[in-house]
Amino acid sequence: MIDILDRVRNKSLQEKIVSAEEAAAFIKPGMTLATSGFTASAYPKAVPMALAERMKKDPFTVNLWTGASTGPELDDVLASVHGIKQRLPYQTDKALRDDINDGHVNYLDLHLSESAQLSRVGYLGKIDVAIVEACAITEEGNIIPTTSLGNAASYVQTADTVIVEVNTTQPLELEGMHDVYIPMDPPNRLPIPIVKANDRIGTTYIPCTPEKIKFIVPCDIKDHTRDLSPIDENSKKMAAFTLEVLNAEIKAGRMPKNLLPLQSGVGNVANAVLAGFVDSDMTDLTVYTEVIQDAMLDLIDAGKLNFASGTAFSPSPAGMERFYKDVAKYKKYLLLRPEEISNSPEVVHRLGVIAMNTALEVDIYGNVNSTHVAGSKMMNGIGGSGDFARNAFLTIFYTPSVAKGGAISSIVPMCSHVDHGANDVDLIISEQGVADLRGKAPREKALEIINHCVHPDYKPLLLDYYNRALEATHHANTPHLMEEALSFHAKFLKTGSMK
Ligand code: 0RQ
Repeated sequence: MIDILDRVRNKSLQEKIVSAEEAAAFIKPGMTLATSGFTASAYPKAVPMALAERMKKDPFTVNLWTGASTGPELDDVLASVHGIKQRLPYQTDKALRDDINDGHVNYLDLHLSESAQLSRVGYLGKIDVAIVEACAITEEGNIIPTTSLGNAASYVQTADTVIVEVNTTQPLELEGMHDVYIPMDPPNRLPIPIVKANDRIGTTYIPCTPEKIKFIVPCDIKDHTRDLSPIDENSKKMAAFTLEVLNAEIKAGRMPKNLLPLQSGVGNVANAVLAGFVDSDMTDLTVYTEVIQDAMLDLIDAGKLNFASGTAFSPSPAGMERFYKDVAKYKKYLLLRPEEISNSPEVVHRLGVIAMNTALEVDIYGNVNSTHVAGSKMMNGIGGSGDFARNAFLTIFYTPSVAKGGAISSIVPMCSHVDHGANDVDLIISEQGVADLRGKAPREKALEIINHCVHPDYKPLLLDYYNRALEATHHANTPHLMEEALSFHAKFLKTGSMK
């Protein structure tokens, strides 16, 4: 392991090395902390854990801004002591989800591409302390990030004070894997000059000065990335449908043979879809996404991936080991950018990304709910799904046709909450089939979705709803029965089943 002193290359900065407890003692109740971290990658660990210990003895709260979800040593430890008052822009932690849904936490569920700009322009108040995980600090005080970039560069730029956690478990070879570019804010913004997934436009470090760094804290806790769950049958079917659809796009001349840059969400379906590419005969693929996961390493090993750009490198522990064994090889194919660049509407639109994300529920007209269970309870957040869905060349949403063992139809008459309007959705894929909504009017979309994606148990119910709505509204543009549009949800809440 490389010593902390070798990682803090500026000798005068070495005097600022303190324990996590000392750094945490600097944090005052009510402060806004803005941290590195995107998925369970590159979030600070030692300082938040020390802070949570303090809060156990002397309860208080802070506001917590991150890149997206983080690992348990940040979100879970602070939520478990009810230490978070305001949280943005995304989360996936169980304890935090409970705190959000029982009124403890004010959760700002934001488009990830917009969160850095919001923090810079000051609309949300100022950042008191940025806490950023680093691989090393250069002679100039610049920060070499680790396994994600998220919003770290903007937070460092905006914060009054910076605490750097130097993670001694991260290999120094990560240096060079990042491309840090902070756009100017309007009216001075310039075009983001990315025209290919592998274009480099920034620096390999987060710009900072020695004066701005208040404390440096050594940390030897690894990223708490999650094991992959085995790919289930439904996901396999959705992956096979995806390949069929994309092959048809190539055949129709709408996409080149090596497709367009791929974006995929995280989770079972995304995993299966990407695994499907490994077994396909497609080559020279590119990826322009948020989260780089195991399947990208598989694609590199299979000689099918030319390049993957993201904001977080978040493979399973086994995938991480594989990466660490051959960083030099994999590094040639991978680049991490700030999330406002990985998810930039401008760049996603220019590159013509294929966006593949999972929905919680969709309705018969193609609106998508990614976030709220039965309209009220926050699951995770919109994350980057909106950044990609709205701006991609082709937007696919996946959902198994039923949830909770069949008690819930994921396809309902009207979504109980809408994150992505039907105009942003091209294809819906369930294990039952594919609904191609392109070039269709709402009444046509309804039949396409009911006939191709709905589970057989719910098909008669949805057809009946649609036909009665059609009649009652005299074939209106988007037929709905206002007294019944949310009746599936109401029934579920009352009886535990939508049937
Ligand atoms: O709950 O495990 O308790 O049974 O929701 O569902 O099927 O395991 O799917 O893990 O892929 O999550 C939309 C939440 C899907 C996720 C969502 C229940 C279901 C289960 C999870 P249980 P699955 P996934 C890139 C892009 C928004 C952000 C995004 C997500 C649990 O994909 O957060 O796309 N997306 N980001 O039983 C009630 C329904 C339900 C339901 C499923 N209709 N009603 N519960 N569930 N459908 C990533 C980033 O931005 C970083």
